[in-house]
Amino acid sequence: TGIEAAKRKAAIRAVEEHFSPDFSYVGIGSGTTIIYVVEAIKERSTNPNILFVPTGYQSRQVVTQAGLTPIAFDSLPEGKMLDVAFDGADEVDEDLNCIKGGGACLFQEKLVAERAKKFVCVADYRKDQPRLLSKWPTIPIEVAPISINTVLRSLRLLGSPNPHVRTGLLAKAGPLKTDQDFFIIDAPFPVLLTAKDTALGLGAGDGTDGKWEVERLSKEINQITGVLEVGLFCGLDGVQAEALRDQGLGKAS
Ligand code: DER
Repeated sequence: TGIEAAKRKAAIRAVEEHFSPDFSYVGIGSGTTIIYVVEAIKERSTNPNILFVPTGYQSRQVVTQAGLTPIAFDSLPEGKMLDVAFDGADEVDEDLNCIKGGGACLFQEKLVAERAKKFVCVADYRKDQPRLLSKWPTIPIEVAPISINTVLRSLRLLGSPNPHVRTGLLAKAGPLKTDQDFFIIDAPFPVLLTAKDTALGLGAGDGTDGKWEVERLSKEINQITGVLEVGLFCGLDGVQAEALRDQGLGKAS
């Protein structure tokens, strides 16, 4: 289908631009697009010494089924940075801020992304939007189960109209549990402003007018007691963001 071809195209391009067989440590994210990234890496490298850092059970399975060597995040030598981390996203805005967590792996994904010299987001055209929450409706948030009710209330007070605990739907009766044995809350919010929007005075950015700037909302949610991590990845430095955008990594050509 067009979407699978777009995922594969973005994955091949990302690996061609940002992977080297001389690397020592490579982060591998979660989801379906990452499978194409691993396939492209397999085609470009037979170096058995590269260690791949997964971002959860599914990611580790993708690595091992491809015959690559995994290393657990907590086994990394102290202070060691990954050469690169590849991951998907649910939505990406023009500053390359990402919504992540559709696969409920956002905590380990953020750990790995922040431990890499370069974070490469591989996303097909559906994910490429001017602002976050344009198409993807909610912010995934990983929460300690005991704190669910107080976190839901805090999110409502921040302006989320209907935050709700993610259930297993057909896969499991009751709440879904993450690889950390936590719950996921999916919190809808009005479309998130970019730093450019607030600089242009399109909104206060602090929720007082009902609208939030991406990074500020991420920090606010992260401060709620009980929240382990928020599925907003912000703050790729401008240069890197520009570079990725220029190469059209977010678009399927
Ligand atoms: O959960 C995540 O953040 C994943 O990266 C994921 O949502 C992307 O999944 P996809 O590649 O299957 O669209």
